[in-house]
Amino acid sequence: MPSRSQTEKKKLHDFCMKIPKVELHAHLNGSISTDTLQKLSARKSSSDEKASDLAKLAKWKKLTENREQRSLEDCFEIFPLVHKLVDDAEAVAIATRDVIQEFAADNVKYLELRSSPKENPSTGLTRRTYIETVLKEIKQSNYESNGILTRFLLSIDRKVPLPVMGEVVKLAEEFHTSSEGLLVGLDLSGDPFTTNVSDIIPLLSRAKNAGLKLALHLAETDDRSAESLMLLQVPPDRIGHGTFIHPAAGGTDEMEELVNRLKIPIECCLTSNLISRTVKSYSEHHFKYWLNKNHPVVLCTDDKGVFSTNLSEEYRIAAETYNLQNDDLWRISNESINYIFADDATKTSLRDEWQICR
Ligand code: 6MZ
Repeated sequence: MPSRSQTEKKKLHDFCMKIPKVELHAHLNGSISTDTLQKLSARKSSSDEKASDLAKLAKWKKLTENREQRSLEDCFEIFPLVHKLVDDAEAVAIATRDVIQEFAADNVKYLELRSSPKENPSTGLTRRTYIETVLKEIKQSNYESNGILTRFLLSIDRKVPLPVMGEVVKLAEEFHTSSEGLLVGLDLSGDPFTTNVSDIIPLLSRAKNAGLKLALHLAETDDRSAESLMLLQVPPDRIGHGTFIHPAAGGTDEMEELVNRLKIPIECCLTSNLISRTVKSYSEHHFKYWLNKNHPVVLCTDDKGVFSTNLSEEYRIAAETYNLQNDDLWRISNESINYIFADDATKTSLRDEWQICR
């Protein structure tokens, strides 16, 4: 593959920035930028523990900027440091506002944010107020029409006890009805090394029957074929990661056949998968495999804060790694509209917007 000149690289960078984009896999607390973390940290009184957490975050930032590979387990040690700074309603509001604005500045026109609602008795935060706070910020941002439209998915964190998962699904059903179309679905995420998913399947099926869309993390790590198949049989409306679905990647024919037959879109997060070492290199990422099969794929960031990236950068990396042309990038972005969880009227108006930007 011929390498690009500096001028071509700059042109590609500008193009990736300029095209309108859809972000469908963004964890709220993983998306918080360093600037916002500093803002949130300044609200807390100083302590040795805080100083040590900030030092760990700064060290992590450096290694992710250099695209150094770690492990998924290492990544899961970073989220709790962020969670400590987002433990009251005002912090949740600041985080939501800033993350939406940063995606808007990256020319993301439609965003689906996801987050697991948390409680903290010492600050009065409850799962309900957490959801209400995120929804209030999303509503305000949509109302201001600052170029980005946002929807919300509640995440079921795999590490919480089953009764809490049940509570999250109940809240999702309630806010699905009462949020005027803002809360559109459920995500299953969190540390894949925890939980027996067979306990969760009935909850997911219930949510689906209640009209909630499902985006499920599955086959993110190796040796998970049995549980991934169970999750695929629900079935989800979109797959998070899906790294180990096809046999050549360590999955199974049965899984691949199901994903093909149902044409389930796959949310691909290149840099996240590289740093968390679930793929060895960008060139070995499964994005290309599914793209070549003409299967629905969406480029996403996962955790733009934790992995020091943004969506334009993910498009640029895809173009450079897989030798994609501007038309290919535009098509990938435009087709992502097909897989959003919003209604048909929203899809039509986004498609019109894309044509204007062409
Ligand atoms: C699985 C992930 C993830 O919910 O606090 N999360 N779950 N795989 C990943 N790949 C790297 N990245 C993030 O956002 C942070 C939470 O999202 C999930 C984890 O549960 C993490 O704690 P919220 O807003």
